[in-house]
Amino acid sequence: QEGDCASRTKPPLLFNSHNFSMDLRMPGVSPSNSDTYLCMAFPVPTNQDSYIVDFIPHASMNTVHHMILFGCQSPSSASSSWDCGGALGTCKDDPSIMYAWARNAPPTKLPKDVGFRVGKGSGMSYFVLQVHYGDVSAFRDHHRDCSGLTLRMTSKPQPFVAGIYLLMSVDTVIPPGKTVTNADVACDYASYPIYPFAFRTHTHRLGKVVSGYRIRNGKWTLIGRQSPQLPQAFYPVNTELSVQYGDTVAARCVFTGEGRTSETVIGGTSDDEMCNFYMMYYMDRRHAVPFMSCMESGSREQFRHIPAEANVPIAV
Ligand code: IYT
Ligand code: CU
Ligand code: CU
Repeated sequence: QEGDCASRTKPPLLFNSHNFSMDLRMPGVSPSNSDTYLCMAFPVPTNQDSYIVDFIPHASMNTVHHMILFGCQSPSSASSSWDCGGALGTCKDDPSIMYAWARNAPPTKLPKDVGFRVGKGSGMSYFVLQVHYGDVSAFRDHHRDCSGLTLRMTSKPQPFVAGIYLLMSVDTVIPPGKTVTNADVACDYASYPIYPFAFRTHTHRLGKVVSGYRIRNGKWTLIGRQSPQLPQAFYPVNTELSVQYGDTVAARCVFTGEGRTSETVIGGTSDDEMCNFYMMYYMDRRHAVPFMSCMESGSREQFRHIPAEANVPIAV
């Protein structure tokens, strides 16, 4: 069983002068309620920068709903593990997401020569692993769980650095009962070229489909489209493409207000909603930017030209 504590090894394991691996595991937890979010922090083990080049998930399939790896400067808690579903959250500063595993989704692989830069110089001194324990009926025997991730790392600078571009809506309001509400987000891109290779969508219960695009010279090219009701992992992009200076990045989330009796707004609880489209990209190491975001609402005029597929719900 993948999340067993017996198979847990002690971090970090050294392979040679450059390559090592780090095991990030829950400390033998036994949650008593369903839908518990537990977090645990791990200091990045070197003073110099290092690069994550591979993620290997270890999760108990019958209890773990999802796992997310964040990087940040200061975790919310110093305890060995804490409840991060509530007000404490993951980090005191802004966390950045680096990996997501979700039950029944294939694992994300980084392309060759691509790594996430971590360590003091990068502003990521800690890893925070978040594990969402879904159905806890398998914990009736009070066994302990050590689900988590193994990171394959190297101190060798990689030619390309991985990063995340997050498009999110901050002002969507979903009227109760209304069958279709779109959340449109778009920003002009004004940096060095990025090469998106994976994408992740996130909404709560009301999201039907989330699509992300590059607009170049008026032409819309799909980066990724997914139902947020499917496992919210990073999926491979639709087509290999670059985003460069002068392009626009855009995303649409389609929501339904059916089943609600009052307005639904953007917020942190399951009664609220979110509209997120994440792109995982790589970029030349010489001018790498590890995190970018877009929170501007797209104009009606601009979104008149969005491909029709963006409005077609994905059956789950
Ligand atoms: C209001 C909202 O949409 N929150 C999202 C996006 C978000 C992620 C991160 C916002 C900030 C962040 O630092 I990382 I500020 C949100 O909370 N998304 C959740 C997780 O936090 C990652 C998700 O599952 O995508
Ligand atoms: Cu989950
Ligand atoms: Cu959310």
